[in-house]
Amino acid sequence: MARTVDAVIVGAGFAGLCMLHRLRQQGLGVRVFEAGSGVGGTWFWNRYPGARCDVESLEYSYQFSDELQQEWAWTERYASQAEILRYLNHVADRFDLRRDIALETRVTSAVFDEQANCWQVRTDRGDEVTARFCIMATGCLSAANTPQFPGLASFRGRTFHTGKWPHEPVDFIGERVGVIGTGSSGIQAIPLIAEQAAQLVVFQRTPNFSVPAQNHPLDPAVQRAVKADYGELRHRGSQMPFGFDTRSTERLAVEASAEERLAEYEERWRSGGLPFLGAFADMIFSREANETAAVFIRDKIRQIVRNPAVAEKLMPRGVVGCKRLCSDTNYFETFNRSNVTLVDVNATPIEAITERGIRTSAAHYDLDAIVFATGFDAMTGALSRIDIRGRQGLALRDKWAYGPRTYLGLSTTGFPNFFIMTGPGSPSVLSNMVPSIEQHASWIAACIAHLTAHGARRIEPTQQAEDAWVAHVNEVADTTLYPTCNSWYLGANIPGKPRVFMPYIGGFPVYVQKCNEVMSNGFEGFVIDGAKSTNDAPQVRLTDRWRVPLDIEVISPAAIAARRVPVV
Ligand code: N01
Repeated sequence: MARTVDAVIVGAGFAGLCMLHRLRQQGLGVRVFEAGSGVGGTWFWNRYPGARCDVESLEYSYQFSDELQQEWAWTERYASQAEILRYLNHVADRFDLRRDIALETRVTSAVFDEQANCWQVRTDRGDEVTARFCIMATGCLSAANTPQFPGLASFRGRTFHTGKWPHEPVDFIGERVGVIGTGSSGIQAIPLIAEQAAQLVVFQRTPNFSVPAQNHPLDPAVQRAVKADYGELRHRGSQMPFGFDTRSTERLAVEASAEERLAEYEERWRSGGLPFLGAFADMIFSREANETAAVFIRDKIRQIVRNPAVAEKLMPRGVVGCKRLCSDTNYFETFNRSNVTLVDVNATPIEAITERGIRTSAAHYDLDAIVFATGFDAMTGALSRIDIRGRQGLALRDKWAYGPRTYLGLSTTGFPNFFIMTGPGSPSVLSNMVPSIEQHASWIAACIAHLTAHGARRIEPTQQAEDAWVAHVNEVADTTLYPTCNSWYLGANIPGKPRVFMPYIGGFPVYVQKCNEVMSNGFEGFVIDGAKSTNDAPQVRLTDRWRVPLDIEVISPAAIAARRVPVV
């Protein structure tokens, strides 16, 4: 294996594969390190029953190759984990990516050498690779979080985490199973585990809002119609705040009549999935508006769940969408089954895990298996588990001790030639991840091409540009209801993690426009060092796909207050 390459990429999920392909097209030598024994990232690890995407498969897929998007046939509206993993393996083969990927190899450190202007990357297999560029494609939700319940190690049964599910089939038939956690993963897994297990006990801390996915086999005629003009669907998605077609409107819930609101919510409940959030433009800005959606979902739960006491426990109290809205198949219906028990661990907290099960303040539940659907150390967890050191030995985890700081979510001051794909400060988890990943891959590849063309040695953002971007990310978040609940977007699920709103909520189109402007203005906000020729404005690939008529200024609180921007 080459000891010196142009770029190291950490991770071989959607981001790493796409980045590798882009850089190879530019003739760069690249090494990808991946901890898993296969490619796929999130879709390699999250194999729990019911794991499925909540963005439609026709939109949750790459668009860098028209041949690929034409030849791949999706079978369901929302693809299962298995199907997405097959797709990613197909991509790896089709573009001959595997020869540059080292599997079962975890990067342990990446240290910038200021003399040589390159990164020294080390792995747990003893690799030592030198690279001009270090690109983190480590994923936003890849560092699994298992809370340290007292007595955890004493449990004699089997334990699982949804984010590290075994590769061999897991059979719960005839078993007593406990599931801790009712976020997206728990809500998908619970209905299927309930069908197998003799007894299922669900330990719920915070009831969640969930809407039916209304998943179904994809009609081949619908797929053909999309493929006949795929660009149109991609374009429509790129204009939407979340980067996929949520059918977002500019209408305000507070201005609609009760009948109009009910009709809109009913229609979106019937058609299913996350477009529920696009019903009204003020849903995440105004408590009054949001409460209309909350009341609608609570009424649905009351109608579905037959036992009123159980329905009451399942009733979410917070803001719809503030924790990520869940999209389910038969979740609330599952609580009508006689083999399912719901335990409210707010009322009766988990005191310990014992040899035989879980003890709460009110009872002991005997269990054969425990499933932790307890989420992730999101957005920063995978990065902080690697010893990353920039100029003057600065450790990334120290720099980010009070919360992540980036310029555009792509780069961070003090860490030259270092890029983060869908990092904190970019739309990332508040967008359709695949177009966001592709946009970052294109931007990073264009940036590297520019540096190479000008013989430049390094690039990093100025402190001023980073500070301004961090302030903007916070300013935009603070105009919404998002920072008002204890979500993983804020790091609130990890004890001791600083409470900072991490993703950029200004919307995908605005963000893309900003990135393009930065590039068009000669990498405004970055310092480019050692360029042999003048730092001409680079040739930016501004395709129609990414070009939007919005300007970054329109996202200001004043503009939002004036309701000119339907940001969700
Ligand atoms: O994790 P979560 P997730 N004691 O953090 C509970 C994406 N995703 O894996 O809310 C008791 O959302 C915790 O309770 P609380 C998606 O972006 C997408 O489900 O903190 N309970 C919560 O109920 C998603 O948002 C898809 O009070 C504890 C749960 O565990 C993200 O991944 C599918 C606890 C964790 O929920 C993460 O989802 C799956 C404790 N000590 C995931 N600690 C789709 O595309 C935590 N909990 C559909």
